Amino acid sequence: MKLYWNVRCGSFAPEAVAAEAGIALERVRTDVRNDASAYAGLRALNPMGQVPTLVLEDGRVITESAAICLWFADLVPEAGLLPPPDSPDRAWVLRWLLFLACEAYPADLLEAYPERYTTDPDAVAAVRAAGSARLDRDWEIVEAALGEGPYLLGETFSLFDPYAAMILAWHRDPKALLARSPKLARLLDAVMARPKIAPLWDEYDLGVRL
Ligand SMILES: N[C@@H](CCC(=O)N[C@@H](CS)C(=O)NCC(=O)O)C(=O)O
Repeated sequence: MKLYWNVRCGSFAPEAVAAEAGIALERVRTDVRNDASAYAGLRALNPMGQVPTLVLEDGRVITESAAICLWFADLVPEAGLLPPPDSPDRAWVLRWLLFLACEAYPADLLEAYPERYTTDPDAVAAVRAAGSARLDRDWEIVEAALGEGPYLLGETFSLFDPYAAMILAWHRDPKALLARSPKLARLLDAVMARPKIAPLWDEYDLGVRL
């Protein structure tokens, strides 16, 4: 399988899940922001022109970071990255994974690309501010849902954890966020310390702004 990825981007979580599961990927770094020809090539596969974009062995293209994480976890069930179908823990992981993918990730995009979400140039700053406020509220909700940790499922690591770490690392002021969110801070520390994830964290340049 071929994965289009870029530093500081949403391909981190799928790559972390693949690393934990021992799934080998052909990796294609695609600088969606600065490399016009790479971006055009990516758009030929994914009309959104976004990473992550995964090309399966049968040629089908899979987008959406959460879908790719779930697919990788299902490929290697013995890695235990997603609880089994009859476990309530699975519902818990799915709830919070999709909360991040459908709620927090879009709030981050609102903050990062506010001009895409309004036709009024005078409204750009207000859209960005609304994205920031929504993202902070989202993290308050996740902080309140976490237990003793360090992970969502306590001592048991799941695919939720690198997904959360990725979006945490994008925060405009991670120091302030983590200072007021001790459970998120503990989760992030635990994810970053995992031997199969730490090299990827560095390669993705996620740590520098913490
Ligand atoms: N819903 C998508 C969002 C992916 C996304 O927005 N990726 C960003 C990088 S974090 C990107 O490629 N942005 C380039 C662009 O939108 O032009 C997912 O979860 O995979």
